[in-house]
Amino acid sequence: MSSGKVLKMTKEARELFDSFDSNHDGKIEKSELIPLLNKISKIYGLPNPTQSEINEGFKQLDLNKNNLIEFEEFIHFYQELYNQMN
Ligand SMILES: [Ca+2]
Ligand SMILES: [Ca+2]
Repeated sequence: MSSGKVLKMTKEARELFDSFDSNHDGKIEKSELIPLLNKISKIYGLPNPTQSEINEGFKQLDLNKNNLIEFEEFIHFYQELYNQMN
């Protein structure tokens, strides 16, 4: 990936992350993840994720298992999405 693309991706990820971090603590908790996953599903034309898919997705995103998704964790996930889109 070119550095221009990485910058663009990071900016998009930041915007998405911030827009779902409703309490602005710089972390996404499970209740904040649900609308985010619903939005991503919509972008991809997929049905909304079920509760178990949300739990599964959360576990996969939460790399350090502290029950919160930090931006560093989110960007890993977003990069994979981004690579699939481009
Ligand atoms: Ca939050
Ligand atoms: Ca975490």
